[in-house]
Amino acid sequence: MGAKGWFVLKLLMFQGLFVSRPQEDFDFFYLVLQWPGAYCDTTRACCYPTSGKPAADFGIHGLWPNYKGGSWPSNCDPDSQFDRSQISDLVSSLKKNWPTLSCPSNEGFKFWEHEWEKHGTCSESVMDQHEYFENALKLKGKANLLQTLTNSGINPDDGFYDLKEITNAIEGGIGFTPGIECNKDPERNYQLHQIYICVDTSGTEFIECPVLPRGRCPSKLQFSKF
Ligand code: U2P
Repeated sequence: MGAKGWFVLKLLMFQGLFVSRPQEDFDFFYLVLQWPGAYCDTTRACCYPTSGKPAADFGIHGLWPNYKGGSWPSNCDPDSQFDRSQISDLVSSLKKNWPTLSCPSNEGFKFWEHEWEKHGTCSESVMDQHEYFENALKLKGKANLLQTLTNSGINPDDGFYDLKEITNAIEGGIGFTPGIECNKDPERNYQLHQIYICVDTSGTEFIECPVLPRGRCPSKLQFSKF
C-alpha cells in the first residue's frame, strides 16, 4: 500500500474510534416483572408499601440492560444520582405498577433509586431518568401479563400449572418467548416468581431473547395467591 493508502486507512481507523462507536454499551434489556405473592411467600420478609397492599398484579422489578453473553453491566455512572423531582409526574403510576415489597415499609423511592443507580445508569446512552421509568411503565402495560395468563385459564389461585403452558400463553400474548424464574416457598413448592421479557436497545419494542435467564423452574409450578 502506498503512502496515500496508509493515510486513508489511518484516517478511517481514527474515525472508527470516534464516529462508528456503537451507541449503546449493552445488547438488549430484560423487563423483569415479579409476582408479589411469590415474593411474599419466600422466607424473606415482605412489607407492603405505605400506600397499602399492592394490587394482585405483576409489578415491575426493573428494566435491566444486558449483554447477549448473559452478563450485565451495573452501577455505570456514580455521577447520575436518582432525582425524584425528575419523575414526579410518574410517581402515582410507579406506586401502582412498580410497588416495593421490601422491609421496612416505605413509599418506593428506595427501590426506584436502587434500580436507576444499578441498571438505569447503564442505559443513559439511550434514555434519561424520566424516560427510563416511563419506558418501563409503558412496557409493563404493553405486556399485559396477568390478563394474558388468566385468559388462558392460568390464575393466581395456588394451583399448579405446566411451565410450558405458562410460557406458551405469554408467547401467544407478546409474540416472543419469555424467561420464567421460580422461587421456593417454605413448603418447598416451586412458584412462579419473575417473568423476563426481552426488549430492544431503544427500550420500546419486545424482541426474541438473545439469552434466557436460568430460571430454576420444574415442569409444574405454583401460581400463588396474593
Ligand atoms: O439475581 C439476583 C439479582 O441479580 C441482579 N440481576 C440478575 C440477573 C440479571 O440479568 N441482571 C441483574 O441485574 C438483580 O439485582 P437487583 O436489580 O434486584 O439488585 C437480581 O435481583
